[in-house]
Amino acid sequence: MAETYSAGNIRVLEGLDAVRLRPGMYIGTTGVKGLHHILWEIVDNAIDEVSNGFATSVLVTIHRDGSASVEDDGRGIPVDIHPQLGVSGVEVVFTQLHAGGKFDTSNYAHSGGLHGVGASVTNALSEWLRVEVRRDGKVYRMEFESKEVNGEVKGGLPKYHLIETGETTDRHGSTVRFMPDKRIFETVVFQFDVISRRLKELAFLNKGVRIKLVDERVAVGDGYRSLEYCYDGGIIDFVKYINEARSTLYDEPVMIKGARDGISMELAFQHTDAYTENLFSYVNNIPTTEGGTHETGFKAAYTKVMNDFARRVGMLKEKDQNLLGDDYREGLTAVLSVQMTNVQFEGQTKTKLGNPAARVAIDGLVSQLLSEYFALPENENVGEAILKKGMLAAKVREAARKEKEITRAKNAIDNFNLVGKLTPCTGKKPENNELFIVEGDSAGGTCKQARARSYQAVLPLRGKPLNAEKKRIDQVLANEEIRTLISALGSGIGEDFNIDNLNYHKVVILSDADVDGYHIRAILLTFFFRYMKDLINEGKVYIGLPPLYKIEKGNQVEYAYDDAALAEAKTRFGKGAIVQRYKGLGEMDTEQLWETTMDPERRALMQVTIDDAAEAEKLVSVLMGDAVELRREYIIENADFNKVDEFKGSEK
Ligand code: TSJ
Repeated sequence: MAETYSAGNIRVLEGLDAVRLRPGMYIGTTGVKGLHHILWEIVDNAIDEVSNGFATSVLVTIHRDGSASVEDDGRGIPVDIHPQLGVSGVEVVFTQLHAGGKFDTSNYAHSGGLHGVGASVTNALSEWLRVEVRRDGKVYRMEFESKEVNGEVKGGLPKYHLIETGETTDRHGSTVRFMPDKRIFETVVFQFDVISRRLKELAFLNKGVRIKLVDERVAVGDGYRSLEYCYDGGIIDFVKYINEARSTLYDEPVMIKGARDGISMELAFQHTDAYTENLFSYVNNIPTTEGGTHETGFKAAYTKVMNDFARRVGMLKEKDQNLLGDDYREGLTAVLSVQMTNVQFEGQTKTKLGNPAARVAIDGLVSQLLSEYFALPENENVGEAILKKGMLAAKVREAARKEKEITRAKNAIDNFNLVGKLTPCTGKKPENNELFIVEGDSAGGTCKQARARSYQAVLPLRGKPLNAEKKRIDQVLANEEIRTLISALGSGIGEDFNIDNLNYHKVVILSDADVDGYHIRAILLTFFFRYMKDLINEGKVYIGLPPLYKIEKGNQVEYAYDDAALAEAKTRFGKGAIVQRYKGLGEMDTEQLWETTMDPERRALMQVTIDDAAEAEKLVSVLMGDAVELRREYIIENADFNKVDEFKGSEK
């Protein structure tokens, strides 16, 4: 049946060799992020078919063998022979390298940085990949595999050209299933949480798309673990979702959409009584975490429209100064979604939009559409609510500015006393130094004894530091525990944050594995999230994982960090093993604490990262805000406390 592929055709695949040779150039990393990246390449193609109006739903399945598949009900990947290349459209899609490699700046429509590098990259980095296309009543199939050719592993080789299977069908669409290559990736285990979060985001960004996720590795009832997302309100629902745990200043989010100069835009926003600004922007469904020209355009237009409105309704008089954009954006939750071609991504993480045309187009669109919106009498109450909030923010800003000058002078003296609680390390190189923030004085004492004094410093926390989520910055700064922490770190907070002044390049939160411990951890993470976000973004924050059990038999001693590891150790030790459960850090002696939790050679640390800014924002507000019922629900749903904090950790 399947004809073997002749050596001559392998020339076509030189592009794919490059991908296997330097995967990082195409997918960033070969870690867990890269693994999911090759799934996104496939998912993005299916979503495109939906957003172009040819499909309605997408199904993502994680199979028991560890492979993943993506199915849509679209037109089906073209099967006809490509006139220049002489092979089927399917074969072209999976063997021709798209533009979009890191150093490639060519003009593929949806490319930019590492995004949109195409399905051929997934193929190149898979052990095997199978495609089924349903079109015009027929079923087509093609398979690819990696295998050794002349002593060298080649990726994405066709096993045979596209065939008609002979089956008939009344369904239409494409299915792609692939097995990530263990020779490439550090891990090939797909993570349900990572996938569900991205699919949810895609469902918000693509109104009405039905996206289903099934995890066949986990049986539930007589089916499998699964989730389905579909939002008829699109980004309006996204804004409502983020604001769910907050008090909003008006009932419905404002929504505008339009297109100009080939750039289309959707914007939804709603204000809450919070003090922070939350703008989530996307370009071609890709989060632009570092912002860029589209955000600049939006902010400029929004500020202009609000100041115009303020003058029209008389809230600002002729002699008054305009308010600043910051004032109108206090408490703002906004989602800005832009679609355009020839995207240029810039910035450290290539998540900043660089195209100047986007600033012009978005500024123009928002100016026009938003002033039209506020011109309607029924929307005046929304405008007035925003103005009221903005006026108050401006007042506080002015008061804070005056306050700042006084506190700046005072701080120099304060810091001197505050760091008294800190047990510093003797080494003077911040990049080698570690700060352990430890819950409680007694564990703090043990930690001080246990540490490697040349590079490990210890800061014990006595009471509970306060919840930064519910406070304005002046109240946060009034808390002694927090002030001690800030002065120990040395890098300042908020707008003044400067990572160059950081005294410790690992900041390790060490708390007990109980409810109190998790609460302290969540409070500290919330504080970092709100006031030192770059500390997290730069990967400086870690969670220390003290072991939960000690297993002993004769002179063999081992520590287990979770129940699975305990079960495994028990089996290995066999009869006569003694298990001790640690209830807290305080139960460990100096040597045990060093061996299990502090010694870089033996400890387990979890690095705190934010890979989905909107979801992190939502969770911080749910977990640390005022909506008691929502928080209760969330905690019950996520009873595994290791997941209750809002940040995704990766084992280190
Ligand atoms: F990327 C991919 F190949 F892996 C992939 C593509 C994976 C999955 C799950 C779906 C798809 C895909 C591609 N779904 N739908 C399409 N559509 C097309 O490629 C297509 C179909 C028809 C026409 C046409 O002009 O008639 C054009 C295109 C691009």
